[in-house]
Amino acid sequence: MEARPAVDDAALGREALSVLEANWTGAATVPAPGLYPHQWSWDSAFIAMGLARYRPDRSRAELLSLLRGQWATGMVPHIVFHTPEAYFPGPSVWRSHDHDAAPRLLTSGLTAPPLHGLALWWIYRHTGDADFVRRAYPALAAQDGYLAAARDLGGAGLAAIVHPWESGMDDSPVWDSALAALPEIRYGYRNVDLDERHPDSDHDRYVWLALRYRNAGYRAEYLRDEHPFAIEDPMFNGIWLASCQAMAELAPLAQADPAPHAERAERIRRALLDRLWDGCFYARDLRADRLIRVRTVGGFGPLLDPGLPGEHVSAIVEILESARFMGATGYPVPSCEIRATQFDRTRYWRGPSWVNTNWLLRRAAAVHDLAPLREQLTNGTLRLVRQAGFRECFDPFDGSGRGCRDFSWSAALTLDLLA
Ligand code: 9WN
Repeated sequence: MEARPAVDDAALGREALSVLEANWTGAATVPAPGLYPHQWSWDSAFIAMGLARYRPDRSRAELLSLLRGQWATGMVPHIVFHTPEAYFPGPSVWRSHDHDAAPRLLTSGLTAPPLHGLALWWIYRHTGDADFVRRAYPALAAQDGYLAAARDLGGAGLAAIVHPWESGMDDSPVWDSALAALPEIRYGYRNVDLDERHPDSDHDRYVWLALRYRNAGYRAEYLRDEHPFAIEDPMFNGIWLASCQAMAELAPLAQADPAPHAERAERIRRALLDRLWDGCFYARDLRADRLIRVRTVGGFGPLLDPGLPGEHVSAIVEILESARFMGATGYPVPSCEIRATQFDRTRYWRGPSWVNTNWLLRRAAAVHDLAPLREQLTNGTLRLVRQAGFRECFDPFDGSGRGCRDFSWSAALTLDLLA
């Protein structure tokens, strides 16, 4: 385990700001230099929230820059390519320019967890900038409209993800069974970028799924009738619900009606409880028509909802604090239940702890007035970055850093944890 010299809060905050400065390209903040050289959707929302108190100008610029990549359908893409830097899968895979709905900037054709309504609310809360709300609100209302119109593949009010990349938790064991049900694909090449990032993952199937959707013209009808991967994920939908609630609060500032946002949030809550709850929240595979009974950090997403009934809050918090998650490791919060056969402390979303999910759970603890849990998440996460730096993720047992260094959301959310 790497030893870092002890840093006090002020020095840690300065380090975080300098990482974010170095990762700013002039147009957007890249998640990490080299490995992720473009703008990623939910990364940008986390970065904007982390910067809201310290650099409100940059925080607003980050969100607006991402929204420049929004499609006319309302879809906010998971990657926006501001520069020609090499990355796989890059623009030649997505071919966004073949589509009238795509913006002038090159983008991917998939989306990502819709955290941006919450980010706008967060920026408003820390800056009081109502003009900015008026400016960004229509784009975020359109994003909600896209999810409701094109992604409610189960017909009950939840948005389905159509690719593991859309979850933000690409190699989570939750997707294993749905990927295994796809035909065996052998493109006969190895992609160096992907192999380096996730050496053991099923990249041929990832690429195959993306190409199928692209070749179908990114059409909503194709997703509904033919696409073989469609999953209702509790984290994606818990985040969406939180953003809908945020939009309901912001709507009056934009002279808009809050009711549709509030109604959508209620519908998501009902559907989460009806369709994904069985003692805890699981993802639902719409193609296999069954719950995917693997417990991961994604199952805690609906805790972001202040309206989640008390009995469900207690049941989830009990699991979170148990030896399955926080109770057995020295650090918050492993990305997969440590007793699961798929748990692997070394592999991205199959075990390591991440600053962004810790931060989301800390937010959830705050909305439910769970002060000791909030404090534990704050202190445990700060301990990780103090010891190992702004790494992409961390070993949940000994806190050592994994993945890349100088990772933007680890730096940005640290700023918020320090506040
Ligand atoms: C694929 C950028 C992104 C994050 C995701 C994280 C990882 C990419 C990858 O990096 O995904 O989009 O190469 O694995 O899983 O959450 O947005 O930081």
